[in-house]
Amino acid sequence: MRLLATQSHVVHGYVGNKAATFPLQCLGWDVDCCNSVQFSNHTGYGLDKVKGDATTDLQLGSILQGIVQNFSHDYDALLSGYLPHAESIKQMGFYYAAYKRQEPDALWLLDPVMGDESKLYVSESVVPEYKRLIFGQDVGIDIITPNQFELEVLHGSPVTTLAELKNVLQEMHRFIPIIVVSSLDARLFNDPSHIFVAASQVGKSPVILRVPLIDSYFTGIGDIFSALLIDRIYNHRNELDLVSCVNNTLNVVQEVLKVTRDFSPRGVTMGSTRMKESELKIIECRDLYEGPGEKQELQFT
Ligand code: PXL
Repeated sequence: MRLLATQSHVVHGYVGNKAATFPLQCLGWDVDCCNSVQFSNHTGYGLDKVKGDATTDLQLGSILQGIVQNFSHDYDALLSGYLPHAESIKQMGFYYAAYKRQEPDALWLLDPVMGDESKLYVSESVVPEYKRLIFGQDVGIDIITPNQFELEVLHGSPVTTLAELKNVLQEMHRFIPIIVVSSLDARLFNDPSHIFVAASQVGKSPVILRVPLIDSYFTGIGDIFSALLIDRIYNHRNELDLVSCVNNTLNVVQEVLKVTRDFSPRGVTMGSTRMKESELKIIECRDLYEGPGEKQELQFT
C-alpha cells in the first residue's frame, strides 16, 4: 500500500506528516511525504517561537509535478492536510486531480485545515481555494474531514441544529462521497463532556458518534485521525462500512490521547514552554495503530 501525503513537516514534535507517517508505516503503508512547510515546531508554541518557512508555491508545484509524472501509477492513496495559503492549495489540488485522472482507483482524503472554534488560523485566501476544489467538477476528492467550523465556512452557512447539519451534508454530497465531521459543536447536543463526530456517506443517513472528552490541549490529533481513517477506508473500500471505520479510528485516537495525557504534566496551555511535554506520543503508541480487539461502540444516533 502506497500513500502520498502533502502536509506540514515539523523538526520537533508530531503534527502533519510527522503525526501521520509513523502510524501509517506501522500499518504497512509506504508513505511518501511532500512537506508544505518545514517549521521548527508547531504553532501552538506561540508564533514567535515558530522558525522556518513554507515551501514556496513554485517548489511545491515542481515537486508534485515530478511525482505525478515519474510515479504516475504508484499511489493507492492521496492525503492532504495543512497548507499555508491559497496558492499551495491550488498546486496540491492541480497535481492530485491530475494523479486521480491517471489512477482513478486511488483514494483521496482532503482535510480542509482552516481553523477551529470560529477562528481561521490560515490566510483568508485559503477559503475560496478550498471551495473551488471541493465544489469543482471532476476533481476526484473522495473524502473530506472538516471540523464543524470548517464545514460551515465551506458551505457558507452556520449549523445550529441536527436538521441543518443533515441538509448541509446532503448538499455537499453532490460533490464529495464521504464526509466525516471530525468535531461537532457540543452545544448541538447540550453535552460538553463528549466530542461528537459525524460519519456521512452519500445516499445514507449520517451517523453521529460520541467520544468522552479528554480535557487537555493536544495538537496534531486531526492529522493522526485523517491518516488512520484513510487506512481504514482503503482497506474496507470494497464493502465500505463507514461508521465502523470511523468508530475504529476514534477508538485508536482515544487511546493515543490517553497515553499522551498520562505522559504529560497537568495544566499545559497554549504557548507554554511545557507544550513540548504534551506532544502526541506517536512512537510510544506503536502497538495501538491496528486498533483494539475489543472496541468500544461509539455510535450515538
Ligand atoms: O494540523 C496541525 C498543524 C499542522 N501544521 C502546523 C501546525 C499545526 C497545529 O498547530 O502548527 C504547522
